[in-house]
Amino acid sequence: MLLKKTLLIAALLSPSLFASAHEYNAGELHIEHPWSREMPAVAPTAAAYFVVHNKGTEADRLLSASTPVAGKAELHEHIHADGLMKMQQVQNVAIPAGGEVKFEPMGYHVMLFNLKQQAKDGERFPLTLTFEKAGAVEVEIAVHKDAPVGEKTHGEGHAH
Ligand SMILES: [Cu+2]
Repeated sequence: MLLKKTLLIAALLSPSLFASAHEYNAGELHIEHPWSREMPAVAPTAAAYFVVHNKGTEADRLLSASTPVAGKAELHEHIHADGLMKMQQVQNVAIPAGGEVKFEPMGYHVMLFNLKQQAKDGERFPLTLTFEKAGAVEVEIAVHKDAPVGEKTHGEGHAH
């Protein structure tokens, strides 16, 4: 009886879990759950995060990003300078062969400027990522109030 109940709950939960864990493939690259944090309506910028796995034997490079919802999208990194955290633009981000690069809060991110409108929790918007070898891939950024569950523990217990 208990087993039946557990199976039923799993069946009810799985569609939403599946929907939130969206992912994309581009050549040898695998891009996992692109997301953005909901910002106040008056905020002029937002940031997009995701994880890129490179299953191939050659390094690739993220060259640029663009989206119809923002006037400009830049690749950024956070750096420590004089005891302060600040961010700065980078020209590209290397994706090592057989490795992964996390775009996450306080790390690499895609910075969106001149937003036409801030997206709200639960909404999605398209973002095109252009890689040197894998080419352009359009992903959907899921907007969340808080970092998605599993984001902080992404490194552990994630085997594949
Ligand atoms: Cu930034």
